[in-house]
Amino acid sequence: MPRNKFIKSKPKSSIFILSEQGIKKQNFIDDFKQYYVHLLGRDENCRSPYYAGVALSQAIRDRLMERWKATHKTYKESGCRRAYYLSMEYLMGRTLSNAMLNLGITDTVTQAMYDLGIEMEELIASEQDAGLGNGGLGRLAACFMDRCATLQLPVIGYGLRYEYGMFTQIIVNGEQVEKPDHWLRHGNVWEIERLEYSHRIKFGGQTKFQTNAKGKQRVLWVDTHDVLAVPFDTPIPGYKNGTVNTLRLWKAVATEDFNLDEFNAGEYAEAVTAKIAAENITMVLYPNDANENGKELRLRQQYFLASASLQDVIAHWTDVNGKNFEKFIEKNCFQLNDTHPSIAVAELMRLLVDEQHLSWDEAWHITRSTMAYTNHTLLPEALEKWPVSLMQRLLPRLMQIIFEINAFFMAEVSAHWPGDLERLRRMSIIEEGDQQQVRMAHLAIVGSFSVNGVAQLHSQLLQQKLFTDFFALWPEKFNNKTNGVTPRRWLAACNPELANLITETIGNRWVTDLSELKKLESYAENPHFRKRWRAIKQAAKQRMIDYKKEKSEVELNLNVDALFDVQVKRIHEYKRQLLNILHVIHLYICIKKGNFEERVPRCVLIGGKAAPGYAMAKKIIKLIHNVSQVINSDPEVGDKLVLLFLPDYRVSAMEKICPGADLHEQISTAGKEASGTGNMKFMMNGAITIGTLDGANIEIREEVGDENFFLFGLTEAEIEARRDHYDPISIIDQDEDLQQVMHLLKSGHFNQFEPGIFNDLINSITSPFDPWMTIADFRSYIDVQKSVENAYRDQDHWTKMSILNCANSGKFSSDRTLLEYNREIWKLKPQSAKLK
Ligand code: 26Q
Repeated sequence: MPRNKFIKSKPKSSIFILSEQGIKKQNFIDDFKQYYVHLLGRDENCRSPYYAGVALSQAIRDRLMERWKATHKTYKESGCRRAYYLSMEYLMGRTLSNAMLNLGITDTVTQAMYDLGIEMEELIASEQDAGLGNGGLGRLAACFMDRCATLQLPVIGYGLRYEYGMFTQIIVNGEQVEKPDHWLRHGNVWEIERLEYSHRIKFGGQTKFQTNAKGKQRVLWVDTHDVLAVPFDTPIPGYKNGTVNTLRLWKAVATEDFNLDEFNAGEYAEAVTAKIAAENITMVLYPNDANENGKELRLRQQYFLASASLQDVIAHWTDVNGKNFEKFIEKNCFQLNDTHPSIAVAELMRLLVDEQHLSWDEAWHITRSTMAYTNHTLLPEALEKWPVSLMQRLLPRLMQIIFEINAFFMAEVSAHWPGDLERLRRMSIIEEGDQQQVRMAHLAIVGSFSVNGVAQLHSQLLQQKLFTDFFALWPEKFNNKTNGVTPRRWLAACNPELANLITETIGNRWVTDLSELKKLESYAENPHFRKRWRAIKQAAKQRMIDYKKEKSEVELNLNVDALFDVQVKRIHEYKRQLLNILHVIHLYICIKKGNFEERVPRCVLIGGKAAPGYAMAKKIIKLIHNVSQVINSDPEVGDKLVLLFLPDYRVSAMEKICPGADLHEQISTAGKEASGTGNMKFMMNGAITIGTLDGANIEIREEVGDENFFLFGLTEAEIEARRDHYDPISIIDQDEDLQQVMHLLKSGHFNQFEPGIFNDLINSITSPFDPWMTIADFRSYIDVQKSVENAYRDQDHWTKMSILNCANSGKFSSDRTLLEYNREIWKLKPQSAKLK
């Protein structure tokens, strides 16, 4: 379809060429006034910083527009190969300060606002987080978007525009209460609706076989209930390079006809119900970071994302190439962010076979050569499965295609392992049983040319355990891509004081080449440099204290010299926030017994959200609060030990927290945390990790050296070897400290007026079947925590460790990660967009 039919005669092209907007202070002042006064109708009497934030964001968005258009044009004209990142989650956080940083205008704009009497900090804080994700996986997608733009790679991010993002967590009586996050209520200046690129998505109905005049059989998917996918585009600026990539999020909208039909038949209520059902698809983000199996709406969301995105890519392809798909493989690549969008494998087959009329073999060759799958979990129970019956009802044509893919695949397996029925059963995309289920990970592996884990250990365990049969069949498909995070947001923007010191010392190349930080190593020996480093760290801690004090209703004994010990992440049993609490209780007992002479004051900060349906995780939050109440109100404890829960942990909270952390806890049961990315952010900001040999911790320790990492706990192999004779009760019996901790917990000391509320937690960790084996690691954790304190007491030495952590964090930049994805999977050529 020609896209600009509305233009009757060829226009003077000049009306569509944006004039370059100045980036001098006065330009921002003028534009800001224009938007604030004329567009938003506000003046100096406006009490909320929100509208000033919107006006400034508009002025900055204008500066992105021209670059955005130029980038688009560059990609189009070069006909370059492109990659598409398909993800159900993008945890973007705030945009304003990041956009300013990447455009290189932070200082000018801050000065402009200052001249207008406006505090930049307040404007930044008034922006809502775009919380369209749960945790690591969603934030990784956001870091990748930043990185692709900075590397000038032609990558489009595809996702869903949820009306409600991750819930806001409030705490009532120590318990998590979820409040809806209607982040779009006041509009979103960063997005642009592009109705003209909408697509129809089919649901339900049935399939029919039809033979055409040439005797060819086709499948028609008919009597469907269609929903419109409308794209909203957000600009993703690269770091000071003129490139602006696109994040395209789909919104579900009822189709006009489907409404009208019923409305005309006098069924007004039905028409409205149908409209609501259609639009529900992108209403809310599922707030759990593990599988919620079998929820129909979730499957609708997944298919909606996959179908809209693939249709978009194919529409663009046929616009340029007509029905010729010969070079499709050469020019396109799809990266699936976990199995969530993996129905894309079957959908691409449908689009190519049913709609573009390619043969099955041609379509399968294209699919298998363009799809790549990233796995983010080792928990077998978190692998996605969908009942065949549900798929047949909701996506009948897709289910047929999956059966067909599986039939060919089973033939391939039989040819490789003749007569090995057990292996066929294990590898099949369809799981047999009371209820047949589609194993989405198997579909993703069978349908793609690359399968990767997100840290070395994780990738190794995928090959040796979770997907061992697939690895035996196709070893060449498997690879590792250790995660990374963007140093623009996670150091330059969130910790400007430290960033300035680093730049002053080693120059500014580290911002785009983080391995440059290595140059800081020699400064770790310089007492003057250490002094400045420490002063910055202390100031960041003080800011955290001020912030906490401001928010807290009770008097807090926060001491800037205390060891700031932080664990912020989703609340999950495998992440073992409970182990942290057992240690806090142990310290409390030491204080009460007068055994705290040699120890250093410590402030333990824990934050994170629990999935609303995850009872154990919610109990952990309650326990943290109850323990904290007892400890923080005990005058004998004073500032020796403080335990704080940080409510509503999110991207913008992390930006405040990571500059002020001394110690970071990533203490998961070995073999359970795929990677972790918080560990990387803390490391960049000079925190030292206490951790198990799990996920990316292993590589962090390799980079920074054993002496600058606090290691404890069983290894993955030891955990597995111990599992069948695990006896937590006897471990408790043999450990006096642990006995005392468990005794205090069981005695109800922390729940005096709420009898029995922690029984489930106590039973779970004392059970020989505790999958997370918390008790097994208690002793080594406690001992290593003691050596943490010994190290902390020597402040000069600690500062050296802190500098060395930052200096060796180069590997964990998403720059390195993305270069690896590009070199080994996407194979894109950087495209430099030129402004005229
Ligand atoms: C699936 C089905 C239904 C509802 C929800 C889900 C769902 C949603 C989100 C399942 C999983 C997630 C998110 C997983 C996640 O964030 N995993 C983390 O990914 C990080 C980036 O690779 C790793 O660093 C973490 O180790 C991993 O836990």
